[in-house]
Order: sequence, then C-alpha cells, then structure tokens
Amino acid sequence: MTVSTADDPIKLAEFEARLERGETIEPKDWMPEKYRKQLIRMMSQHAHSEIVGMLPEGNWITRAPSLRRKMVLLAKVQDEGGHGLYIYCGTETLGIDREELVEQLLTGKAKYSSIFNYPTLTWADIGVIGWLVDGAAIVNQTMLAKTSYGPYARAMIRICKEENFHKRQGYEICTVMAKGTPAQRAMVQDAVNRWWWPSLMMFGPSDGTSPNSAELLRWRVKRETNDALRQRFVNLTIPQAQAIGLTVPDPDLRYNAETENWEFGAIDWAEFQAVISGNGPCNRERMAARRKAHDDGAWVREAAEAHAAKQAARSREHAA
Ligand code: FAQ
Repeated sequence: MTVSTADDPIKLAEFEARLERGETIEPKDWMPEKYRKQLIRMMSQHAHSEIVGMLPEGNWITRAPSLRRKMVLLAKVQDEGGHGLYIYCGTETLGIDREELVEQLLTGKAKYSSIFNYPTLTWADIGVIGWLVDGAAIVNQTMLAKTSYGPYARAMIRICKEENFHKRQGYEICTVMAKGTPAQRAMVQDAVNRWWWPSLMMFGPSDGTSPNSAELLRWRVKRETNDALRQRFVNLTIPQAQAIGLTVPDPDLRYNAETENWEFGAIDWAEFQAVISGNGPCNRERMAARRKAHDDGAWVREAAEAHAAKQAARSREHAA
C-alpha cells in the first residue's frame, strides 16, 4: 500500500510504532501529512453532517404533536448543532480554520452524510430518524471513540452519550405509533420503508469499493470496515423492529443461524452515488438553506471580529 510520499521514513516508522502500541496521537505530535489530511476530510464531513442534519428534523419543530415532543425535538436538534461545533473545534486542532471548512461545505468540495438529503414527510419520520439514523450513527461513532486521533476520540465519547438519548426518544416515538391507531401504524411503517435503505448507505460503500478504508484502518482512524459496521447495525436493529411489530422493506432478509447475522439484500449503490454527487431528493434544498444561514449570519461574524479587534486594542493600551 502507498503511504504519504514526502514524510520522513524514520518519523513515519516511529508514528506507526506508536499506533501499534495503541497510543493516541495528539495535535502537537508529529503525524504524516496524509494522516492529517484524511482526518480533516473525515472530521469536517462529520461536522458538516451534524449541522446539515439539523435541517430535516428542524423542519418538524413547529409541527410536533405535543409540548413534550416539541421540547424533546428542540433539544435534540440543538444537540446536533453542538456536536457539529464540537467536531469543528476538533478539526481546527489539525491546523485548518473554521472559515475554510465552511467554505468547503458551501462550495460542494466537502461532503456531508447522504442520509440528510432525504425529506421528512410525516411526524413518523422524526421517530424513525432517531431510531435508525442516530442508531446507525452510534454504531459508527462507538467505533470512532477508539480512533487514534485523541481530540476526535474524546469528542466521540461525549457525543455518543447524547446520541443514545436521541435514539431512545426516536424508538419511543416509533413504539407509541406502532401501538397506536391503524393510521399511525401505517404511517410509521411507511417511514421505516423510506428510511431503511438510506440508513444502510450511511456506512459508506462496500469494503471492496471504499477507497479510503485501507489507509484509515492502517492508521487506526477507523477500527472496523464499513461492511462490518453495517452488519452490526442490521443485527441490532432487526430485533428492535420485531419487538414493535414493524418490518423492513427487504424480501431477501434472512437470519443465518451459523454466522448469527441477519443477511440482507443488495443495496442500490447507484442511488447512493447519485445522492453523494449532489443529486439526491433534497441536496439543493439543504445547500440553499446552509448558504442562506451563512449569508444571514454575516453580520454576527463581522460584529464578533469588530469586538475582538476592540478588545485587542484595549489590551495593547493597557500593556503600553
Ligand atoms: N454520505 O472511502 P469511503 C450524524 C464518501 S452521523 C456521504 O468508504 P470513508 C448524527 C466518502 O466521504 C453522520 N458521503 O470513505 C446525526 C468518500 O468521499 P471523499 C455523519 C459518503 O471516509 C443524526 C467516498 O464516499 N457521520 O451526523 C458516505 O473511509 C441525526 C468513498 O467512501 C460521520 O461522518 C455517506 N454516507 O468512510 C446528526 C462519521 N459514505 O471524501 C443529525 C465519520 C461514504 O473521498 C441528525 N465518518 N462517503 O470525497 C466516517 O465514519 C467515514 O468517513 C464514512 C465513510 C463511514 C462516512
């Protein structure tokens, strides 16, 4: 496998020996340029996903069916915003600033999770997002809590705790609806039918077609492959669906008693490719919303800069 070209081979060997010993890499430690770049790519995409991920659920805050549901949803969406800011800070420890990261999102250079390009059509979607989307995120992020880059690993530990609440509130919405009237039951089943396959796509392409996996696994950024995590998610989720009498839209789903895996049908990778290339159902709408928020917030950034300049001038005066 090819490793970064410009790196000092002795330093690289020391770096890899540290990883071998299970040490974490901290911001001021030496790291190969490619490791830094991979982390910036992955962490920034993760941060962007949290921020763009506020949109599909935020869409339902004004229409939540009770005050309690509204408060929970408000808190959840706010948590996702917090996760985004937290991961942006972690990414900045790699020597890139927030402005550049945001620019990469707004110009389409950086990706965000495919899942947030699907519409939230009914209240049941809010339950299903908490259950399946946060559920998938937890499986992925529990693995990332052991990633080799210290700031990212620590962020994941904290974030996973909140994601667990998100998942529970989503599963609770689904449980209530699944036990409800025939119309509520049909609504939640329809939401599962629409979100199931996109949730499986969240884990990324299959191992054989995942260009970044080999390097990320070698440097212990990822500790498990996309397919292994996807399988874990399916194994965890199918019994949860059965417990509340819901099904997933997969005629090929079978339990293999030997491997103890729920084997699932073929994923539509053409759909995945279309979504990550900007042609999913809501890509344009999501990016337009982010661009508008960025433009509307320009005055806040300007005010903060003016305030910082004033403070700096004042401390210079005091020092003189
Ligand atoms: N969507 O070589 P690989 C959340 C891209 S959780 C879009 O396999 P890698 C919580 C990939 O970037 C969601 N693009 O890539 C929440 C690469 O393109 P590039 C966020 C995808 O990095 C819940 C290309 O395909 N979580 O937000 C996707 O080894 C509810 C080839 O793929 C994270 O980001 C995808 N699904 O593995 C918030 C976790 N999959 O960059 C609000 C951190 C792949 O070369 C509400 N990230 N691509 O142009 C990861 O674990 C990894 O980066 C993967 C992809 C697993 C996403």
